[in-house]
Amino acid sequence: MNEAAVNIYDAHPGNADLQREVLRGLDKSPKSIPPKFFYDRRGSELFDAICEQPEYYQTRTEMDILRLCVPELVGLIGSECLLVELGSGASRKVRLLLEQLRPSGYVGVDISREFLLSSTRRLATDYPWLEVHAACVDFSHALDIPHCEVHGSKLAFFPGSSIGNFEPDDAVRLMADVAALVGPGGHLLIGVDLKKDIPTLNAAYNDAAGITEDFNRNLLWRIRHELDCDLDPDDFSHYAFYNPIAGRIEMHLVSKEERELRMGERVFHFHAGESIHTENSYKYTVDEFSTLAERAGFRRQALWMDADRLFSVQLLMVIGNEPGHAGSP
Ligand code: AVI
Repeated sequence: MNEAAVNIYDAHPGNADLQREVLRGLDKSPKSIPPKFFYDRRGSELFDAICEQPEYYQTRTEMDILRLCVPELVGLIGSECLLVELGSGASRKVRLLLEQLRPSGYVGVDISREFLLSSTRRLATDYPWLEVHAACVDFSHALDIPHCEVHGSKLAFFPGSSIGNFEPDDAVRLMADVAALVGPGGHLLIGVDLKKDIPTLNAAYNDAAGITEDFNRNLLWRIRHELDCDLDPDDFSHYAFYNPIAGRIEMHLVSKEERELRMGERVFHFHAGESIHTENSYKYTVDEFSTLAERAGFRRQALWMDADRLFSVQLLMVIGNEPGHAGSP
């Protein structure tokens, strides 16, 4: 395999961040740990396995929508763009775009270094005509990717409804960063999970095979392996439910008993039943998401959904490029 075919930019998001953010999260009340730390190698593999579970409708539904919408998308975007995939992970969905869109370059952006490098190397091997870049970046902090500064028309691709894992204000901030990255005339193709009946949502985060449970608890295994602490992950249970007031799935790890947890010099106290809040996954109506996108500087240009309206794929364009708009040339 030609490993030199991938240009790598590494901002080194790493262990220092894990320790600092875990300590900060355990100091909060209620306790929490940011979901971006799920994705070490094992966590990324478990997430891949979640995507195969019958209850987790998101992945297969989004893939079906993408298969159908790509020809129309190519008509709207044209070829020769730089395709920037956020949270690229295994880069499977982007393959549905590459053949037909024929971008001039591809940039995979992910916090999980090993996973990013192996998936971009596979893309470079499978698509020898494509210029492939890998950017190991924590884009929940800042989206600065050197290669993107020197390129023409850009399409950002953010599939999987990962936008739902951000608090709404943070989602707006991230999309505003994306708008600045793709610039005037640039686009964002984004997967957004939709509000639906509660049993379907609850089942998707409590699969019968227990993969989501392992994924959630793997966060504690990661902390035990990478940080100095006396944590036993089996002392915590997986708890996931849809909160209809907040419009989100919440995932927690609940302490089975009262205990003390030592981490470095610090000791954290847990009551029996006290939780570490590990993830929110917001679900939106089409209108709610349009409002968020507009706050970030985007206007919706196209919307594709499955027949049951479980999931949506939306093409957003940076406001200011429309003919007649005050910001257009
Ligand atoms: C990555 N993200 C969109 C997933 C979600 O559905 O919020 C992560 C996940 N958590 C539990 N299952 C899947």
